[in-house]
Amino acid sequence: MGLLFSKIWSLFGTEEHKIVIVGLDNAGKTTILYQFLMNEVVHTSPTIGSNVEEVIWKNIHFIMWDLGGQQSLRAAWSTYYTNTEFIIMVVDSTDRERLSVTREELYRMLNHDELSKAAVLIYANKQDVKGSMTAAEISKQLDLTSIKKQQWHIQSCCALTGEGLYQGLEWICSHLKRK
Ligand SMILES: Nc1nc2c(ncn2[C@@H]2O[C@H](COP(=O)(O)OP(=O)(O)OP(=O)(O)O)[C@@H](O)[C@H]2O)c(=O)[nH]1
Ligand SMILES: [Mg+2]
Repeated sequence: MGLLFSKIWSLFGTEEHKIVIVGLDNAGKTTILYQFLMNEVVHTSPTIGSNVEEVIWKNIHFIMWDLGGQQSLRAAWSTYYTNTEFIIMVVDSTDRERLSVTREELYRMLNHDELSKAAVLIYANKQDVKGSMTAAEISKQLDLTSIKKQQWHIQSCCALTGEGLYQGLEWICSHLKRK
């Protein structure tokens, strides 16, 4: 009965899917969230705590939590993980120096019990900047092929123009249909 009810509920498009957006400070998480919400670039300042917005796309309702990425705030990321279906990890593709820190945070996150069934979308953001790392380079450095427990996908994007953002969301939607 519960399953039937949730299927019928989803036909009306009112089912909500929880997405948590993580990544180091300055990666572009808040910029991405508001691109999804308003299709425009907003002026951001470093997030302390979180922003949460409901984004509706193709009649699918997402609750998107955008978390602050500064080092002192990362320990709190796990308090947002309950019932998370998708993690979006945003990488600043110009930040070669801190890619190893991103990698540590990625694997710490993936090992968290509450995320064992979550799927992970990695955005290689800031592709507009000359000399930025490609998605392939980032994928290699982050050793994404070693991820076995979760489904993952990497998408290059530019949050300022919005390029690539919806392709990432498309992957999330295709993943929802496969469930
Ligand atoms: N060139 C370029 N700049 C970007 C892009 N995306 C975001 N930025 C800039 O990067 C800076 C940081 O963006 P935010 O969205 O505030 O970063 P954040 O990940 O939310 O940072 P925290 O809240 O501190 O964790 C801002 O100046 C953005 O305008 C992009 O695709 N290209
Ligand atoms: Mg932010």
